[in-house]
Amino acid sequence: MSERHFRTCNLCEAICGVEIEHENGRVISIRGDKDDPFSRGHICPKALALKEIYESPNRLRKPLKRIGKEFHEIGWEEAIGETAERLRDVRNRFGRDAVGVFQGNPSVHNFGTMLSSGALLKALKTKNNFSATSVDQLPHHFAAWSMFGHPLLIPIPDIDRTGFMLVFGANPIASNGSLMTAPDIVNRLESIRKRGGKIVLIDPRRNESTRIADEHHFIRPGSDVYVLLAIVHTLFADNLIKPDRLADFTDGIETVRNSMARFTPERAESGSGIAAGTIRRIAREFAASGKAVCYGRMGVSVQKFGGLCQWAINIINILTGNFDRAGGAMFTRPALDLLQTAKRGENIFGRWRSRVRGLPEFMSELPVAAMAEEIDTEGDGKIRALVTSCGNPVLSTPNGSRLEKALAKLDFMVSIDIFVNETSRHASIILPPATGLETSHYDAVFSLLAVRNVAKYSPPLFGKSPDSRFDWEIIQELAHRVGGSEEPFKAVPPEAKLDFGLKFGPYKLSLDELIKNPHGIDLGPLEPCLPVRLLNDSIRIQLSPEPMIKDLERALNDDPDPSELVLIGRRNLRDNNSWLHASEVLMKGKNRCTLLINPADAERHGLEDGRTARVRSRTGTVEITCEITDDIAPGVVSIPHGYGHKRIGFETDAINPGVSINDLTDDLVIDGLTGNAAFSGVPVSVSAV
Ligand SMILES: Nc1nc2c(c(=O)[nH]1)N[C@H]1C(S)=C(S)[C@@H](COP(=O)(O)OP(=O)(O)OC[C@H]3O[C@@H](n4cnc5c(=O)[nH]c(N)nc54)[C@H](O)[C@@H]3O)O[C@H]1N2
Ligand SMILES: Nc1nc2c(c(=O)[nH]1)N[C@H]1C(S)=C(S)[C@@H](COP(=O)(O)OP(=O)(O)OC[C@H]3O[C@@H](n4cnc5c(=O)[nH]c(N)nc54)[C@H](O)[C@@H]3O)O[C@H]1N2
Ligand code: SF4
Ligand SMILES: [Mo]
Repeated sequence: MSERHFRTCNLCEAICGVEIEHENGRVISIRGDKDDPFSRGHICPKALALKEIYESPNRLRKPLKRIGKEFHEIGWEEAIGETAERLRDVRNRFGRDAVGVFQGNPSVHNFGTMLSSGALLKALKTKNNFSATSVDQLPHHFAAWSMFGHPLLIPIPDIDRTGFMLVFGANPIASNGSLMTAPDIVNRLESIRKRGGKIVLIDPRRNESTRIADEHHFIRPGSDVYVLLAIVHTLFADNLIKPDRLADFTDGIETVRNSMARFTPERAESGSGIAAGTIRRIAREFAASGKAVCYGRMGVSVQKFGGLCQWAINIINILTGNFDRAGGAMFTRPALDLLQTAKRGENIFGRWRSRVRGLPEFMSELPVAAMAEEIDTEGDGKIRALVTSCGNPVLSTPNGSRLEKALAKLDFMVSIDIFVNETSRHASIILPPATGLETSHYDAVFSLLAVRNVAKYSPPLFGKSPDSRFDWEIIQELAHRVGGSEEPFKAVPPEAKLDFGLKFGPYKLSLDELIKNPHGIDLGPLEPCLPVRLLNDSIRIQLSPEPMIKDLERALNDDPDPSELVLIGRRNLRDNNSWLHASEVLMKGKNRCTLLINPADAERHGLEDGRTARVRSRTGTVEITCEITDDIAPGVVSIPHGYGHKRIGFETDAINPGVSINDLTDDLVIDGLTGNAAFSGVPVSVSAV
């Protein structure tokens, strides 16, 4: 007899409920859980990969040690013991900063890792701490911290009640939503229009989400800052400032007004290609809507002015009163509230700088664009040993080929990963955790970023093999051993922290209560919570933080060159960053790793649809099949990220290896304010092969 198991899919931010039919330790089917109050039965094709990850013969189940070019299986005691010893040895000889750390994306989708990795960082005490944050949402954190007092106070678009959604650089139909956990997003967005509302997209590509939008406008990559600030300019010029009750606790409105003088719609038009009249009209419609929200995601985060863009987006929402009210941008109140113990008014910016380029730390992390140079530049304080967890920075960080060469020179590297990938293949030791259906799940991170307050706990479906360990067991034991504790080691399951956090959280829930509700608990829509939820000393919104005002000069002095051909990325519904490219179900269909190019550009450069193009940038060259389409703006080409599984001397079992966009992106071009990678708008040249 088959049985049913309900859990949360943890592959992306949408946290969909799944119903898994299984028998004798095998998955029979995976469907959407209709009784999950949040996802209402919705899933995407990627959910099927949960079965493949569980069954994959290539998933690592025993630690590996590299001897020469070959990996050999070893026991856990030897693997963890040797790792701790080597890390301690490097630290004793070269100091704490000689050990670097990189944590990748799945670490935030894995609550055991989430709640344990702090212990390892504490034991290592290195300044060379990196993560996927600085190739992703760092500007959101920076704006949140400087305006509201905490990097996790990220405003979430209240899409279920909004009447006007202005979207910059996001493709929720492909990505299922980001920093806006909203399962069943297609229906949620379509409902905006069904209610008589409107969606406007600003994107260099007429992407999949254009299908559900009323308007789409092409924009020159990297020029969003001018358009966003021109909207703010128009709000002032046209007397559309209506912060309502927010005015009682907002500082800096006049400073913003004075700083906007030079950011006119006319100036924005010349850099962005969007007509000044269109910018004014959008600003006026936004202000008139009464229930509007401006939202910008990857496209406006990973560019040279990512920090200013996220700041400007918050300003637009605040000055029109669309902030902390239904239908605008709002804060969540999750059952496990990571902000409950947050320190008020903490300075988390620039307390130290990177050794080579002098880039400032933020949230105790350095920009990952500096990781390769910290390994390959000689001198005191250079990284000699590296810990990676849940990541593949060779494919996911700018100038991955430089990092790849640097990794080969490390004295020691350990990767906590379930596969040998383009990064972990350089490890001296790979520690593979039990994962996926073998783990329990509570979404500590994405319930903080969700469009409703929800809580759900999923127990493991299958027991892990006795000879395997969870991420949190590995991480905690490494922390214990590296820290040199004399006490006997005992791992603490994340459930202990969860139960405690739930009981002392805003809804006084408990783990038992969640176990009784396997489909999850809906705790209601987002609610106004300002000013009390602010975490700065002033308990007031800071509209004009000094770093932003200063950074405006950089924007004024940087004029985009419209004659350059520039590169952007993209995501596909069936891709999942750099992994799952060996999945039979997800890799069906035509080649998705292509160069999108506009017909006019293709003709100018002698490129033909389906033929190979050579794409060059300062950092590298790739050869890739052309896909000619007028869905991409003239002067722009696009390559998806996460591919490039064929490296010199190494190939994975990816069904389509593709090429890596990050062999073209530049580690030296970053957002000068936040240090985030600037993937959007890399100058390239193309030619036929
Ligand atoms: N040019 C360009 N580059 C980009 C992006 C872009 O848009 N353009 N996007 C960026 C963004 S937003 C992100 S988030 C990053 C993602 O890039 P990374 O953070 O490097 O992460 P992934 O590519 O998702 O690689 C995840 C690895 O974690 C492993 N893994 C999966 N589950 C587990 C688990 O439970 N435990 C452990 N220990 N390991 C696990 C997988 O096997 C895989 O090797 O890429 C960034 N890079
Ligand atoms: N299927 C699938 N879903 C995913 C992922 C995945 O790999 N696959 N990854 C997950 C992760 S880690 C993340 S962070 C989220 C990201 O979620 P999203 O941000 O929604 O996803 P992207 O597809 O990266 O959307 C970025 C959009 O920005 C546009 N863009 C590029 N440059 C610019 C620019 O300069 N200006 C403007 N205005 N637009 C620009 C691109 O054309 C693209 O349409 O998706 C998550 N969901
Ligand atoms: S949308 Fe995301 S969470 Fe939902 S099924 Fe797909 S991958 Fe899983
Ligand atoms: Mo991401």
